[in-house]
Amino acid sequence: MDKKHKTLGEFIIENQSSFQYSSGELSKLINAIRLAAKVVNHEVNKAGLIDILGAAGDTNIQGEDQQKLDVLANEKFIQTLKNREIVCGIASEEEDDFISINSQDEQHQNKYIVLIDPLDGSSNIDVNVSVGTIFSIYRRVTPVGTPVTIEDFLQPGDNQVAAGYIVYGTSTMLVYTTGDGVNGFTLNPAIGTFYLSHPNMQFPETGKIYSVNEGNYIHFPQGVKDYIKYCQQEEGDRPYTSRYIGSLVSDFHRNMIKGGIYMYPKSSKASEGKLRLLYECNPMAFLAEQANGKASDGKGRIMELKPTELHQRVPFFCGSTKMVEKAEEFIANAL
Ligand code: AHM
Ligand code: MG
Repeated sequence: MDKKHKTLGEFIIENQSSFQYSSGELSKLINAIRLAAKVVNHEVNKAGLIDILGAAGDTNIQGEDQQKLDVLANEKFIQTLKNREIVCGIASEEEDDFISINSQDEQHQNKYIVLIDPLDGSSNIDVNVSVGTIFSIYRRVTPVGTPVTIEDFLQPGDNQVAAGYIVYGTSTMLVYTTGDGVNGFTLNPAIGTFYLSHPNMQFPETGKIYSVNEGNYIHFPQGVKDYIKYCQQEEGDRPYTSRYIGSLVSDFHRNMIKGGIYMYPKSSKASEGKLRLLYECNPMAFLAEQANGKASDGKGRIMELKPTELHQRVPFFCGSTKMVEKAEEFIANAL
């Protein structure tokens, strides 16, 4: 079959043997995420009809309560993963604590855990701007046959076996890595099939786009302020272009294709920034590195950090290698 017309299902089967752990479980897990993505996509696409179909908190015609989309996305992903009995634990940005899953016939026999941000950037939904789902997959570290513990979730990003995102944009795309490059698949909504549209995605080594919430400028550390001024100076290929959607998945996706840097620094208002290490930064960092890019907390690699809590926040600088290195240089020089 023409490579261009390969479906995600075919791609998963073909690449199963090259997965780091090739028992077939990881393939099943990615298939489950593919399925949940289609369900959530369907719901996200209806968001503009909320005034017609009923707003969150209302009761619909069947007497069911309408849910907020981020709550609904959380439920869909958790249910799909639970029903397929392929993971032993899930942690979600929407849940205070992790969920331990015990399959019906076998006690805690599954090896994988999933961390997920079911609908990132959900404040953008009301204004018809792209949102995304971010996921991260690890092997458990505690023995199979016992319930998962917090230790299984607090692993450094370097231990990830797969990570990816779904961007619900002008097209819906699923982009993921299993540690062997990054591939992007576009959904044909008419038939509900993802096709390989962006094989072997790579960040350009450098770029001309910087993405940061400049409204927080006054609160940023001096090194970050200096780097932003550098982006704006007229010299060589500068000034760069400023592009900030306020939806991490979309900003990352654009920068990976065009070349750029995304920044969510710490500030005098938020000492660790805003983004979550486990659900947002680690999966994006894994994708970035697999696509020839870089992800840093301003000082060093995101994926080397040893997490201490489930909902931990961390400053985040991610994108084209040369741009992230330049930002790190300004931060180091200001210390
Ligand atoms: P969320 O998980 O509450 O949706 O927040 C994460 C989002 C990112 O997608 C986005 O890059 C960032 O928050 C925008 O934050 P801000 O509005 O502070 O710039
Ligand atoms: Mg989020």
